[in-house]
Amino acid sequence: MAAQKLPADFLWGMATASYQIEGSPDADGRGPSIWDTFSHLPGKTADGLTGDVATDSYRRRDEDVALLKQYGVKSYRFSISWSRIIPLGGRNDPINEKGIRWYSKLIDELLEADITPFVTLYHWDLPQGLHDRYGGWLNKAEIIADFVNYARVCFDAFGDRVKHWLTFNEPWCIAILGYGRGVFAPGRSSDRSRSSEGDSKTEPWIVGHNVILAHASAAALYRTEYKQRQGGVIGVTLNGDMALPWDDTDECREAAQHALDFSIGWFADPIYLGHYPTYQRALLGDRLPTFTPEEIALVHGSSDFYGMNTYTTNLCKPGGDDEFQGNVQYTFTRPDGTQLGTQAHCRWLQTYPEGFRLLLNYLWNRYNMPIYVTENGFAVKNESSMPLEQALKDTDRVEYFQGNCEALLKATHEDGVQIRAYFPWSFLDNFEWADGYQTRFGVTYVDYATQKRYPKESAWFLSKWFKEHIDSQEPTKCSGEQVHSMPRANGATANGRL
Ligand code: PNW
Repeated sequence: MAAQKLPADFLWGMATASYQIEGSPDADGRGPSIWDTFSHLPGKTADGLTGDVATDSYRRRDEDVALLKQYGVKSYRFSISWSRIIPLGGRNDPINEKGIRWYSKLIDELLEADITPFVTLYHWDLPQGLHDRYGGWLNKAEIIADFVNYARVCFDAFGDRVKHWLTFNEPWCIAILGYGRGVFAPGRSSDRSRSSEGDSKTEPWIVGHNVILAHASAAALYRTEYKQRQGGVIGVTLNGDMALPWDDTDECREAAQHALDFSIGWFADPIYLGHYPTYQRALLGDRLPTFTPEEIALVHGSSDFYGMNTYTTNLCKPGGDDEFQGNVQYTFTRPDGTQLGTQAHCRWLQTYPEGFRLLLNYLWNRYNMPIYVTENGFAVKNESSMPLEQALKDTDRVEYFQGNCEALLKATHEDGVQIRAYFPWSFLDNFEWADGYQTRFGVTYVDYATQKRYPKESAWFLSKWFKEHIDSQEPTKCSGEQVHSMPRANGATANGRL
């Protein structure tokens, strides 16, 4: 075999999300989102900071695109702020042409720079109007109709140029962090020290169910009314970290599978296999909503690919009462007392490239879909308190990406996993939700006092690595769709939809 490379049409790029970078919450008629409201409540974010300014990317669009071009990315993953497009959010509310124009311009600039736009419709910033009007994600019929309407406006406005759509970013986070733990907007929880409203026993499962249906409905709309004409792909992206047994016992092996059932299977099993995981159904009983036959027919097969956001690996033991983790306990400490990998700034993240490779294999074998890695990244410990020169030498982040890029190559060539894209998180340091600005995930350092951008070593590492590891020959095109030369290792038949 020739030197191990990724196919010529492999997409690599960098990722962001609207509320984390844009700022300018009132510009050009934008309406408020639940993250505006939530981040302005006392005590909800570290240091009480908000996304009011963030990386000021609404005003620095041209500069940001120029930097992406300098990095040599082939694609840029960003999200659209729903309340810039429809300030109040609903299907009978006015559409904001100025908001549409801003994203339209961004898309044009990207294409001009030879960068493929990869667009997320929903990265957590629900229009506040819809939360106030009917409870947002809790109201199945209303939210599905409004999301589908919003998706239609976006397909109409951008679909002539956007060929890669993600309906939702990380439904698990939307449901569990927003309606269970109450640490993300809208902050509902049974924990009355956090929230005066909410029921963590039921609401997350209802919200997850409604998000699945909203995703499937928008994908169905795209496929019936747009796909033929516009020729793109649409799918959902799920968060999920590898789960490994803490030790070699059957109990720990089982616990690891249970962890995967609750983090990934909750969404991926209905979407790719047509039912909720058995273990999840058993644990939650009738608190987990059921799909009607018509609904599951809509949901099953509703994603053209597997959208994968992943950061780390957890070692799993049975027990505990954290239902959101499937009553599994996570640790990074091995039985011999050593740590799994290098600790990040966030408690929940350590490096472990072997786990990344194992997860790619797990997803490929279980769901049989080509994989787009839409997020993967690392926050260096205490980067915010370092002098600039030191922060720019982000060795831990470089090692993280180096390990995972090598794992990606091995998964492709040695394991036969079909991987089509890789997006490091994130293009820029940005508003890290409840963690505020102390946690920096960027491959570009942002000095928030001046808004100046400084490439970190990891940005140049990635730029060079992908340049060296993507085949330079032109991709073979077949009626506008990608043809892949990679064999499917497990002999599964290719999915007819792609
Ligand atoms: C993802 N956790 O969120 C998001 O898609 C990004 O917007 C975010 O900035 C990035 O990961 C880094 O955190 C997550 O607590 C947030 O396990 C929290 C968790 C996982 C992912």
